[in-house]
Amino acid sequence: MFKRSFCLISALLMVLICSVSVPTASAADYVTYDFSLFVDSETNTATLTGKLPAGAFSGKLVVSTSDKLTLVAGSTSSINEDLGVFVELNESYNRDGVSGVAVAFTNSVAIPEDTVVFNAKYNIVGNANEITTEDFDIVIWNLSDGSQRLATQADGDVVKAISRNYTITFVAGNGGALASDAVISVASGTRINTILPQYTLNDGYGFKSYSVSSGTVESDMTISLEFYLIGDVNMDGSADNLDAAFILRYDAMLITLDDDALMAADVNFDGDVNSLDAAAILKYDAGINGPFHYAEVDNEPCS
Ligand SMILES: [Ca+2]
Ligand SMILES: [Ca+2]
Repeated sequence: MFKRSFCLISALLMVLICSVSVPTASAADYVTYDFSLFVDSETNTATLTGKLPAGAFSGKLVVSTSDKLTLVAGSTSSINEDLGVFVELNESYNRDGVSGVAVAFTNSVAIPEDTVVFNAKYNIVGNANEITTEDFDIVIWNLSDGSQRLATQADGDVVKAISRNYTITFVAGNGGALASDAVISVASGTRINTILPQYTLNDGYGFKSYSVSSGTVESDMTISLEFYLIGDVNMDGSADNLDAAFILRYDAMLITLDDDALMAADVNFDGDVNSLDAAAILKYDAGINGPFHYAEVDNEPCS
């Protein structure tokens, strides 16, 4: 009995499914609305932009957001009026449990592909880095070429993407100072070597390294600048006869020095570490010479 009922229901379902008219235009033939959110952590705002696929004459959409995104009143815009498209915008759409910004547009011919159909600014509540594609959606949408449906939300997902700005903080160590902004905001994907800051050196100091100098920006970052006291081979905070002794022993191949020590030891910046550097440090220690002046060398300081 149960089996017979089941078969009957299945047969009815098949009749129902087959009798539903299939649109001649498949949704797969059309790119759905392409929505991207630019998150700016510097201003804690986000801008949502939606573009049209090819072939659309008219359509409707309702954009809804989570509590993390609050619409900036009056910020919404749609298709440029110069195109002659009739557009209705409603920033306070609220019907059947759906609320957000509604846009309806109609044209007599196809609107050019990639025309911006939706643009709006939102204030971010909380941490900008916690905003994801889950925080915005196009809850009602459809497209038409004027005579038939092209696609609706029943046909598939809206394409959603996020791009961001990240905050980069630069910190100068002992011996130098920043000569450009300590905090900057850059777009995700920016190459780090293009954003490194300007700096000035204190007397007698040289530049050693950035804590990060390659790759791309993919998150908020702190980049430290490290400086060193020229001539301070043993890194005890002064350049004196002890450092000269290290250099002489190194020059006599009695000891080895690591890269940082070799950099500090080459006080005349000729690319070698030898008795000339030791003599210069002894003169400085005796008050005969002033502080060393930093110069970059192309070759690694080594003997
Ligand atoms: Ca020293
Ligand atoms: Ca040298």
